[in-house]
Amino acid sequence: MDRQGDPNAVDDVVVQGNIVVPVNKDVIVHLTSLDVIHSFAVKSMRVCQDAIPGMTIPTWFKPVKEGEYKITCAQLCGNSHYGMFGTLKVVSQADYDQWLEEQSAKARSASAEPVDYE
Ligand SMILES: [Cu+2]
Repeated sequence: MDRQGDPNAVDDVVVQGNIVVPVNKDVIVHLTSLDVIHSFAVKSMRVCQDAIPGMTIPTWFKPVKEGEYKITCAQLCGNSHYGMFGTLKVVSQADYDQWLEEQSAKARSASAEPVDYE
């Protein structure tokens, strides 16, 4: 259960740098951009999708082998293009559950009081 009590928000964590996903599970990535067109690419998995300002584009894949895979920007997007990369870590379900619990705990301890939007 997340800090606001919504069971549907348990996996709503913000990660920076590495993306961690469980092996043999479908993964949906919702892509968008704040500035120009970028392209999310995990070339070793044949995954590539543009990220376009003003749009949220879902793309999915199913990692079937544990390991670390390079994420790159496949669109020549500007001066900082060379530095746009990250790592996709594919781990066992048990390792993923542990990672998610750690991320949730970090989010709970770092957050201010929940905001009541009603
Ligand atoms: Cu780029």
